[in-house]
Formats: sequence, structure tokens, C-alpha cells
Amino acid sequence: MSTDRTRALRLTRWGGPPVLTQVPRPIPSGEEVLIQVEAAGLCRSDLHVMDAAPGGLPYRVPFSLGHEVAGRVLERGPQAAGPEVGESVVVYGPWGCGSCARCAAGAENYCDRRAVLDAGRVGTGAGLGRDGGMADLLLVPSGRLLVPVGDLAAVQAAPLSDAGLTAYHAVATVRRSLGDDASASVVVIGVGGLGHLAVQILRATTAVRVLTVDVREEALALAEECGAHFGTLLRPDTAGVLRSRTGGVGAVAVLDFVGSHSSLELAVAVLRAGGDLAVVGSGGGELTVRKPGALPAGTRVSLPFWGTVPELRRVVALAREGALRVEVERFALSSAPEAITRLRSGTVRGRAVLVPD
Ligand code: FEH
Ligand code: ZN
Ligand code: ZN
Repeated sequence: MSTDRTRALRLTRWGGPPVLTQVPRPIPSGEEVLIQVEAAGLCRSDLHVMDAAPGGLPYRVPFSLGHEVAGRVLERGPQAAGPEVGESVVVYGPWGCGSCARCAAGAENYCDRRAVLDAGRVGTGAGLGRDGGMADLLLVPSGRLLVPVGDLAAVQAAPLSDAGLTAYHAVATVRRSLGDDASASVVVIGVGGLGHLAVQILRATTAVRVLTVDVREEALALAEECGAHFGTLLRPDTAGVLRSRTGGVGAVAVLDFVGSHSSLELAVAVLRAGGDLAVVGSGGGELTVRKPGALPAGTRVSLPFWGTVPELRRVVALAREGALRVEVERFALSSAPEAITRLRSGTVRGRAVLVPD
């Protein structure tokens, strides 16, 4: 790799395939920090970006993909703060305005100026309208977006920034319903890149019984390896099977990592009155919120999105203490098309992670 050129997987036109190409080496200025990328996770949202129609997303092409990134600090701008050159870090993915009340609290996933930023088509973050980390190098706007990972391997750290953080934030969103009742049950729908981490986070941080649902036997096997108490395939009688596992009262919370019509239907059918439904997946399903209606009385519905910087620190801490392990399928950066095909076909076990080759 020449010193002034590096590689990046770039979306060059809407609806076209991403292209691995040479780009100029970024030069950090001001508060910016340049990261030597060591791992970049592949997410279903990357597929949504690749498949978006022109004007469908508040982004301008071309930009590099990759919003789930880990690596080492390579170079810092003169006003940069945070991790030092050489430190291993994970990159916090939602880049907000950096100065509103939400961003000041580390909740850039809920930046108060998101609509303004989107109107300016400046992008949501790395790989989401801004140059991302499916590349040799990643330029990050500020050290505030970096979390040190110590001796955690980059292929384990990268998925924590999106899959791990999103799962953790979803659990935090429904925590008020979990209490410390070891007989209470939580249903996890979809045990893929996010769901398998949600199972581990629930087991590591709550007393609940974890019941899982997926359409693939191998996903249920992964759920069991991650500590799930029960797993069942999605079938016409699944709601009854799950309710019987809750002693008939229903689940105090449902984490839906699919978000399809059938997954939402199942969630409504298994929820306990006064419980929590967190819709995490963007599967295009719709839910009618009406009184009276199908949702049990007292249901709280949430649409958690990504997570906060303080939560990312807690996710990294869980991983470093061995309470969280990401099931990873590695692919060379140059094999990104294969990884994308595998994700589209639903045959990735856990999380696909690209490693610069
Ligand atoms: C990122 C950008 C937009 C929608 C959803 C996402 C998720 O992958 C973040 O976890
Ligand atoms: Zn994502
Ligand atoms: Zn903000």
C-alpha cells in the first residue's frame, strides 16, 4: 500500500455494488483521529444502504461502507483528545452534532439535531453517508467517539460497537420490566448477529429466563451455546409453546430483532400485561397501537436505536471480563462480496467481520 493511497469499499452509485478501490490517505486535522482499521463488522443495515434507491437515504454517494469498526489510533490532529497513538479502540458509530444535550451526554444515537444533519445530507456516521471502516484507514471526527478496548481482539471488539451496543441498549430499554424475578421470562426473536449477544447480555446482567425463537435450527443451537434456557422454531403454534414456558402469564419483555409482520404478531401474542416490547429489527412489519386492541394492557412499545457511549464502555467491559463473546465469521476485506452474499442468504453464523488483508 503506497503511503498516500489506501483501500476502501465504496458505494459509488445508489443500487450499485460496493467497489474495493484506492482512495487518498486521510490526513487528520483539528480534533480528528486517524484509525488503522483492524476489523469492520457487516450489518444488515449495510444491505439497506446498498439497496437504497436514489434519495432514499439522507446521504450523498460516494462514501465508504462500514459502521462497526475497531483498530488502533494511527495519527491525531493537533487538537485531538482521547485515546493516544497506538491504543486499540472501537469506534462509536452514530455521529451526532457533538454539542446538543443528547450528544453531550454521549447519546449521539438520539442527537437533537439529527433532522438538521439529515437535511444537510451530512450522514449518520462512519459508513452511513460518511466514509466508513470497511477500509485500511478510518478518519474519525473526534476522540469522543473512541472507546479503548485494551487487549480485546479487534474481531471481537468491532461487533460490540453496533451489534453488541444495540443489543445492550435494547435490554436497557426494557429493564424496568425485568425486575429480579428469576421466574420472569424474556423472549428474544431472531438469534443472529444482535440476538446472540442479547442472550448473553440478558444472562450476564439479569435473572430472567431467556426464551428464543428463530427460523433456523443452527441459530437456536447458537442461542443455547449463549445461555438461552429454551429455543423454538417459528411455527403456527409458537405463541402457545412460549406462553406455556412462562407458566401461562406471558413474557415480561420481548426483544424483536427481526421486526417483521410475523415477528411482531408473535410478540403481541406472548407479551404479559404491563410488559415491554422493544422493536429493534427493521423487517418492515407494522403494529397497530389502539385501545382496545391486540396489545395487552399496559404494554410499553419502544424503538431503540443503537446505543450511547457510556453503554458502549459497559459492553466493552462485559467482553473484557469474558461475559460477552461474539460468534464471528471472518472474511478478508477483499472478500467483501462473498460476505455480503452470505449475509443476504442468512447463512452467517453470528456476525460477519471483514479484516483488511
Ligand atoms: C444504522 C443506521 C441506520 C439504521 C440502523 C442502523 C443500525 O445498524 C445501527 O445499529
Ligand atoms: Zn448496523
Ligand atoms: Zn447532537
